[in-house]
Amino acid sequence: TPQTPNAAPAFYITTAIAYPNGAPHIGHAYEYISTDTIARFKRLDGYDVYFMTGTDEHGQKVQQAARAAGVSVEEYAAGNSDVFERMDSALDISYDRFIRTTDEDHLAASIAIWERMQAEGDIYLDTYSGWYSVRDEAFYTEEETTVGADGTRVATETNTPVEWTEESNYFFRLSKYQDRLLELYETTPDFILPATRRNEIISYVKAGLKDLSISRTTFDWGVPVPGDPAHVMYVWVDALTNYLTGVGFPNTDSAAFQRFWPADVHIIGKDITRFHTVYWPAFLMSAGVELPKRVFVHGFLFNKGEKMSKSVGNVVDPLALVEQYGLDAVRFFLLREISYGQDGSYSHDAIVGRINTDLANEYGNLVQRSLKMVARDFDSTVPTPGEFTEADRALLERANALPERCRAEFDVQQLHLALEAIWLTLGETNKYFSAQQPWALAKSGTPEDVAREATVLYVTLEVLRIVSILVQPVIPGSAGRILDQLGQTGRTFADLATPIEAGLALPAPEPVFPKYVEPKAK
Ligand code: ME8
Repeated sequence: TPQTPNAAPAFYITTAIAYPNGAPHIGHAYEYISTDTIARFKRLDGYDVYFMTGTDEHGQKVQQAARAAGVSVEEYAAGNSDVFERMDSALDISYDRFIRTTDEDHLAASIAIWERMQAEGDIYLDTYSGWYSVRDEAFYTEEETTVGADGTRVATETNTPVEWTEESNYFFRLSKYQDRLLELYETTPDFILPATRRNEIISYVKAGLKDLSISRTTFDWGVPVPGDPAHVMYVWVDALTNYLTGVGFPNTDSAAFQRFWPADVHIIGKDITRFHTVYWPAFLMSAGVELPKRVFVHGFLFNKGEKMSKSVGNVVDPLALVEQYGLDAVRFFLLREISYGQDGSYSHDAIVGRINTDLANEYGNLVQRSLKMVARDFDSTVPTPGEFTEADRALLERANALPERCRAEFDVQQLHLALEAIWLTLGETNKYFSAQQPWALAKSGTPEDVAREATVLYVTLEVLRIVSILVQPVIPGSAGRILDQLGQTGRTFADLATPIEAGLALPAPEPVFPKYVEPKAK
């Protein structure tokens, strides 16, 4: 945990922690890449970022998967947790901590939050009877279930099988927090984004909250309930607490807690909205801990519009996609193609379209064409511009407005809109380049035309510098290589204000975004 005194503002961002009950899929990769992009953006913008991700190892679901695999649950969870961690590295996820709920400090945090809720009088023992979905690790009332054609009962919302559960459990007085939760959604409208999710949750809470069963006695893979080890905590109590563990809880005086809590944003997928926007704030209110500032809910990814499922055989391994298209192409595709907060679909054609149009044509090709002319006509140094024309000024102003625009979009997690604005500017720059015809100016060769060519190339390189600094969070590797070619060492957002320097020596240009070519059929 970072502890150095730091004048930079703090920013704490988290992903959901995944169940290590199988290999990661593209939905997980999407969540990590998008969260990583926000973390990188904030770092470049001068924030002291703490970014946490990890695995959610307790509960019946992981225990059952381990049993099916015929290994101990400890070994099984550890093995799959490592698979997630390796995928993070392969996706260039710049997390500061990879938390496992089996980590020692997490035990202390889970016990502490339980004891605080208990001290508040919010935990009592009662008998639970109702339906439980192991796949969702969630309780359902009879009305929330339906009996399918084949006679099995499922949770209506998620279509997962439920089983009848009747046991003596500890309960959390969730009902007590109904009004305070509604007040929270009212007074802090951006606590839940996007607004559609907020509206759903408001309706859900207004319909009435029942107390929540928060312990289990029928299995033992979990955090023991303090003072009653016959019970383990309901997995969501310990899972949500991971966000506090990461900043040193229960030591609320620790430097990490003081600096990074409350979290700035929890990034999650839409199926776990209720846990994060109803249960989690209620637990924290009960425990007397400040609430996170925001929960941002992203959509689900579908394979050509179809739900990924093992039985349909369309589950895509994220690393196979990276192998096929390259990491930055996959990162870019996911963030550019899908409106963040809505569901999205991926397909080979859509990915190839983004690679060939957005990356190769509009960005890479412009970099190559302009840098080659600089190499040929200006001895590989950034040319000295003459006086700017109306067209030059308009384009530069447009590019200079991008940082503020991107900040505003990132502040509300509209990553796709930031990328759209950047690519519209690239589109304008391509138009400008075609209209100014620097190659014709070079061919004419008169001193006047060569001076004008210098200005056109200067303006183009300056726009490319700004764009390349701004796209680093999305495509760190490729943007970095383009900045190398532009001779840029200043790459933070603070450097945006310093224009590219005339006379700067540039290395020989090399293509960064090759077009995707279909492999020849064997
Ligand atoms: O829910 N598209 O873990 P998980 C996009 N352990 N996102 C998806 C997705 C898809 N097709 N499928 C899943 C859990 N996700 C809990 C979280 S947090 C305290 C505990 C997202 O492995 C999902 O919405 O089932 C969640 O945000 C994350 O992947 C992990 O899902």
